[in-house]
Amino acid sequence: MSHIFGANGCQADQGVPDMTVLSDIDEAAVNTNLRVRYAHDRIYTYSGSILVAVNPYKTLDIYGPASVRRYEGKKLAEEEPHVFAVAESALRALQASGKGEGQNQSCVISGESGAGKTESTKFILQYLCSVTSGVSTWVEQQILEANTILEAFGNAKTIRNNNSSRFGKFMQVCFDPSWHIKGCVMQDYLLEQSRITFQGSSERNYHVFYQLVAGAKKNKELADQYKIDPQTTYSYLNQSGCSQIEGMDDTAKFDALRLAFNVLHVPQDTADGIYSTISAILWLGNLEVSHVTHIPFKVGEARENRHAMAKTLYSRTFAWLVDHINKCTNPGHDQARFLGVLDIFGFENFDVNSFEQLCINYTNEKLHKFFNHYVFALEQEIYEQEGLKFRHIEFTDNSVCLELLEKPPRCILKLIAEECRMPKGSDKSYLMKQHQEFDGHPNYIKGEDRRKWELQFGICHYAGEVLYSVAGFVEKNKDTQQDVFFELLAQSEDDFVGDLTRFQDLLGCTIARMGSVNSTVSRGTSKGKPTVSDAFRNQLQALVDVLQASQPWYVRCIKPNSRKAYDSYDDALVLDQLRYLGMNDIIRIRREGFPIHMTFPAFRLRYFCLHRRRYIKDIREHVKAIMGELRGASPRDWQLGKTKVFLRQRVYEALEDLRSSKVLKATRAIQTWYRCHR
Ligand code: AD9
Ligand code: MG
Repeated sequence: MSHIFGANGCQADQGVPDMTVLSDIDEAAVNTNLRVRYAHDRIYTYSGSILVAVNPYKTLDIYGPASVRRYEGKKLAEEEPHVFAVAESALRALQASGKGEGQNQSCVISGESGAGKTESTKFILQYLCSVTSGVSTWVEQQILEANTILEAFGNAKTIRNNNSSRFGKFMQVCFDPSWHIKGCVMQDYLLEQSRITFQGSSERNYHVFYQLVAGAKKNKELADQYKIDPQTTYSYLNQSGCSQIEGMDDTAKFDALRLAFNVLHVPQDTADGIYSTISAILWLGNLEVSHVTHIPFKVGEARENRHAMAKTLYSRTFAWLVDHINKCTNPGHDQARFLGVLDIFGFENFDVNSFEQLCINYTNEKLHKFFNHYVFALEQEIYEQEGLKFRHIEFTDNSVCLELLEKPPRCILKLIAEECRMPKGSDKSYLMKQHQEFDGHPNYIKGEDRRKWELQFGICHYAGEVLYSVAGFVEKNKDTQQDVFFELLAQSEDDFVGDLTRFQDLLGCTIARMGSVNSTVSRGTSKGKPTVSDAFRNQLQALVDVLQASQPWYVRCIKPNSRKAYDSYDDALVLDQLRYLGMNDIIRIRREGFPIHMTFPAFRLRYFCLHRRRYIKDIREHVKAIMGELRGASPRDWQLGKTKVFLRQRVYEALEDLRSSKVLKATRAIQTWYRCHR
């Protein structure tokens, strides 16, 4: 949390690069500062060491090789704020670990859909690949190309984002002892399955479907080989009224995908299997069912099973790809140091929220608690270590809400899981039990309207209240359909489809922990098959354990408008996000705490000119004497710790003002002397 203020200080007309120097800091001031900077295409701003990134929705010339060079070897605040600067600082902190001082690093990127998380992730990876070696090595190429595959299979157009990631990911870039990238381990989270069979108006299915169909349209051989018809044929692609994305060439993307498969060593016959599976999923969507006596299903059930089969095939294919990428880029089992990048879904509150939103918002509660710990608890720990006198700073602690969701023995996730194990479990009976259990809980909302008691419940999240509609909760959490289909798929003559079932047992969450890469975390603790929420809770805990053992860096992404438009800044929309992202509390700790930490030598060097008398050998006494020059500064506004000076904003500003006027006076005197003696 300590900062060094570099040459890029305040420029009132262009906003300030670090918002901790704003006096009278509040939400409105932060918003104004971000808006003014955004208007000058300065999309990045710090709040201490936290980077706020406003999506420009246009190409800025700040990511090329010259920009990489600009940030290489620089401290965080030495240059204009940038996501490269965060990557650089994290990398240097990681490298310090080689000297036994540092630890693994993690960049946690958050923000709502379309805010720029995935782009930021790619910039960080690009930066790491650029600076860790002169020429791009094969493994670096593989890491970058893995994104091409993941985006084809895991991203889709939504109304919020034309390239929306429908899964979360944590990528751990691993380094060898000479700080070259050695490999990468990736963990994926909760791929959205409903999209495979249904897309809302103006949205699309996963990109890969359109890419394959576009590729086949251009190449008849491919069309014959994978049995692909035009896009309008398929009910999984033609129901939403949207097939094209402005500015996206699906044919070119298909070529890029094929190239990425080569780079990641996917053999041609396996690639054929993958494309055929994608084609089969499309045909499953077109399957017509009539009520034929020898099928022991009702029409509705048969229709549902067809969709479930499509989802099983697709999600298995996605999991297979992640597994394959991990095998390919695996750094081996030695004590690799890593720099992790987390690109995960932000807080969601739609008109109708379902089980998926519950999992997503649970993730955000968990990460928010971790963030609080880092920003507030640790900051105050530093005060304690340095022996400062301070009043404990309160922050919006979300522990109670998190416990409501996940803390055994009685919590929401547990109740859903229990219902899934009941022979006649249903959404309604689950909800009734939940209402009974948590009615009166400060974060639980049963609702005023009795007519809705059987349909929904609400949670007061740290980012606001969300109502969840329980229809489908139990089925979605059970995910039982899959078992039936695995048996069927296991009999397939296609090698790839056979593979999809065989690697099932290896599934787990592959996360590189400190020192041991590729440990597999158990998917469930209870007897029997773990439910989706059981597995997810374990995954999330494993993630938080890894984050906790590393030094976190935060990138908070902001969406400036809902229209995906450039040069347009919606104040109210941004203000909402500042609240979701917890900027409110960060601002408070800046105001109530001592945001500026400077070591004694750094302080003396900068403010030596303020002290009229001689040099004092005892550095602590010298610092005190310099502070004594600042008339009117309240002793409450600054403190001396054991090794550092701690300053409130106003004192820091007063020091800076005084210093500037001294420097100006001295410059004038020199100019006068020069004129007289010329
Ligand atoms: V979602 O939760 O996956 O739906 P993200 O990941 O937060 O979302 P994404 O990174 O995909 O958003 O950004 C959305 C779009 O904004 C991109 O496709 C770009 O068109 C645009 N974008 C985001 N960041 C930048 C940037 N730094 N420069 C230029 C950007 N364009
Ligand atoms: Mg994304």
